[in-house]
Amino acid sequence: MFKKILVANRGEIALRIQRACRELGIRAVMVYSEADREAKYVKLAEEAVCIGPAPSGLSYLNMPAIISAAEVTDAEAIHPGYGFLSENADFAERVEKSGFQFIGPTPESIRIMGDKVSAKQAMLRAGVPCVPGSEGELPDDPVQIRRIAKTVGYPVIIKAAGGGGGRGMRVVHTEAALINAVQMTKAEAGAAFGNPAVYLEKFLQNPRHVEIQIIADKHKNAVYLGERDCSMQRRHQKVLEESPAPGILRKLIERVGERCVAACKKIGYRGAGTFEFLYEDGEFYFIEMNTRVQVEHPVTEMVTGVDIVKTQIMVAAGEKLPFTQRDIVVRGHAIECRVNAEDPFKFIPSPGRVTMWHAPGGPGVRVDSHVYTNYFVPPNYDSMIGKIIVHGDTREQAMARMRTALAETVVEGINTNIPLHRELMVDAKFMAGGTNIHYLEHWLEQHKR
Ligand code: MV4
Repeated sequence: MFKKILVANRGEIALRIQRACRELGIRAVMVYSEADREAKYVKLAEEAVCIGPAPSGLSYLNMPAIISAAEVTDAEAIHPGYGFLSENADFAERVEKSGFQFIGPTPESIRIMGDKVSAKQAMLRAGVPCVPGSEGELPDDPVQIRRIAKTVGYPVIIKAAGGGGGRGMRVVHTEAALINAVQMTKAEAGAAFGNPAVYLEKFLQNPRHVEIQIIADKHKNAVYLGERDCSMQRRHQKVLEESPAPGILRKLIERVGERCVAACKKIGYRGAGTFEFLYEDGEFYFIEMNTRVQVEHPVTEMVTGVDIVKTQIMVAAGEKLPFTQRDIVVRGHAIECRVNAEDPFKFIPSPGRVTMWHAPGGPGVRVDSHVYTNYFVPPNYDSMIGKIIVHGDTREQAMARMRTALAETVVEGINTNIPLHRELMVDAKFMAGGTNIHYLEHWLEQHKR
């Protein structure tokens, strides 16, 4: 096992990784920008290194600064967390070329999944169900493009190979609009991602976003850890997540989960990963794979009892997975509410000094946050300042525990989206379960203030 790991991230996930290291008896080296000097995990750190000024381009995205920090502190491995450099294949490669273990998949796996065309091709070949569409990149010939779209059937969606997470997409409803939409998407993709390649898919009108968590070791073992429903989102930003996904047959999850595991083994995947699917009319359709630990990993941890971050570290060190598929049992129900420093209904960021922070507690309640009373939320980064996660025997009990947890939570000095969560937890449609990816945006439209 590693003796020392460098944590190349900030905020709640930096604290989460630090806690996993402590539990494993590993020293965690924290890196921080000038804006994060006062962060809790920096104060708690056995070792911490300032890697640059507040803007992330000069600190958390600064590869030479991070690798130098690993060198001067004698760390053996680097955990990238989520966001920042976590899915940057060049970073993973530079980390390994400098003699450190990257806690994540190989640079090759990251590269395949970063290109959405090659990701989909790999998944198709591995037997993972995908959205019907072009087999690979769209050709240049308008005649061929029209033929593909006609075969798939309108509406279709044009997506950039270099996009993902909602960037570089365009929906097309008629043949008349097709070629212009392809050209526009290609031009934007070339400018935004340096890659003009696009592909085409059937546009699913009212899907849910359901993703499957997997974890694999370096010894050809891979296991899926159930699914998460992440449909409650606004502008591609998830607001709350839950596991299991309400109303989906376990047999179906098992079938798709097994396909994901088989795909991992086929491509030699290692580390934690997430297969993103659209779910509509009882069918799963793969869209993308994320090669990092995700914000919403705690709901999976709560229902399976698996510590995903600890397991990431163990498999990166070369250990075998300490469990098999038969050991994984989904028990009860978990919900996570993301706490953002923002206006709850206008979504304007609200950084600044937190004059009072009181976290909830009690049975089945977990809070992942680096915030404390008098903490200053810097304006330079993402507005998420923590997560409230609850577990219950049933979805009803989990919702009841979340209502209690949200009622107990006190944040003063800044605005947060907790009032939005309080309303969603008593919303009849949310409570019934199974709302789709458009639900929150429609709800906000109807609850304007
Ligand atoms: C789609 C889709 C409908 N049909 N693909 C958006 C984010 C990116 N990961 C893929 N996205 C979508 N792809 C087809 N063929 C609808 C979306 C989509 C979406 C997906 C997941 C969660 C929220 C979303 C919000 C709008 C659109």
